[in-house]
Amino acid sequence: MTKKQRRGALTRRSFIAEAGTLVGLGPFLPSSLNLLLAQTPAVIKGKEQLIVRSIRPEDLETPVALLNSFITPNNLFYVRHHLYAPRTDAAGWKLSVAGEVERPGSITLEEIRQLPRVTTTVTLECAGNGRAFFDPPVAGIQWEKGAVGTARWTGARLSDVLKRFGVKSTARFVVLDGADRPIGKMPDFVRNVPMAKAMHADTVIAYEMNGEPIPPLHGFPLRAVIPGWEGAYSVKWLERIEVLDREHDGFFVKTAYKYPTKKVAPGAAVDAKDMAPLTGLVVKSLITAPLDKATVKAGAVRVAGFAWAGENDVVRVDVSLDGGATWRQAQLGRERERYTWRGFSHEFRITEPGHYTIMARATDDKGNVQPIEAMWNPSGYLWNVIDRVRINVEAA
Ligand SMILES: Nc1nc2c(c(=O)[nH]1)N[C@H]1C(S)=C(S)[C@@H](COP(=O)(O)O)O[C@H]1N2
Ligand SMILES: [Mo]
Repeated sequence: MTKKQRRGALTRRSFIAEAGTLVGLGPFLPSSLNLLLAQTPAVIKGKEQLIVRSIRPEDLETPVALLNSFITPNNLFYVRHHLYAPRTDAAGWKLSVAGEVERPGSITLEEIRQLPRVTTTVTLECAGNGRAFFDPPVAGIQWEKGAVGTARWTGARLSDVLKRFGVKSTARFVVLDGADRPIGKMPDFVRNVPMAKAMHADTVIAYEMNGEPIPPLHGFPLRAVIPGWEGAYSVKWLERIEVLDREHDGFFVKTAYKYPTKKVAPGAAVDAKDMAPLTGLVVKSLITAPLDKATVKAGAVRVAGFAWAGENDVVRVDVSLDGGATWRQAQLGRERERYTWRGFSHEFRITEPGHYTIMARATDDKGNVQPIEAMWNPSGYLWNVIDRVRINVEAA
């Protein structure tokens, strides 16, 4: 493809979304742009049920109605990438390891499969999930509620791979680079993980997602899975690791995925020195039933959903039927793993027909509670406001 053709291949919408992220169009997006970013029919093979937020690169959101199982099936799992998905082939795939190691070199897929096999079940969420709800609006993919999902990731521990190359005492960050390559002046998508998290026994380089080879859009044949941390750390199509004695200085480490360390006035610019890298996901809930705008019959109305808190544990979810005036403690599901969401449910008895706002508010084991108002930030990360749906109750 020529440069011109490649440029033509960018849809207007993905171009605006990307331009917004990369060039920093400024914190404001006219609301007409949000219309432009609204959904179009899904046309990506195997992902027909997802909402298209961008066609190329493919950014696909899971409708809340389909997030109703503890494990999200591969064909329903959201997709997020910045550059075009590369064509990858398992045959001859190699992962190179360089930098602060005794014996730089590479490891094949086969050799990785021979390392101890581990499975980590993880709720993966894009840092920008919920970006569409920030006010004033923020440039970037306008995710609503469904850039999140839970999968079982099977592979080798990142630490077992690194140990084969002899990690030096000077090592501080592990750079992860996928096979996707930038177009034109876009920066390459490269992320880095601090040593302690990289060497943690739950941090894996996965070759399976929910018991199948990882699908191409999710990083075939190899991806990193950094449990509990915002999704961007989990680099897909992993082909290069570099161990550094300092933080990487590329765009996606130095500029993107940063969050203010001080309170910010909505819409204000933030000085780079007042920004710190995002790490763990924050406490959050998602009501999956009833669906927003649903009409239900008076009587028993079951409210259900999931709540997660990154590396922390969800210990409590409260639900409200009166816009948060009064709360009931929901029952938590028994199915849970260290880095996954937890189901919650509660049955209300509704006798009066009419309009109701149902809310869900999760609390984690560190005492963090979902807020009523999001902290506005320039890139629209970590939206975790108390979730709500509006329903109509009709006479039984
Ligand atoms: N190589 C590569 N890995 C990547 C990305 C990317 O653009 N390129 N996007 C990241 C982001 S921002 C997220 S949220 C997750 C999404 O993973 P998924 O597409 O499997 O849901 O992948 C991460 N890994
Ligand atoms: Mo993301």
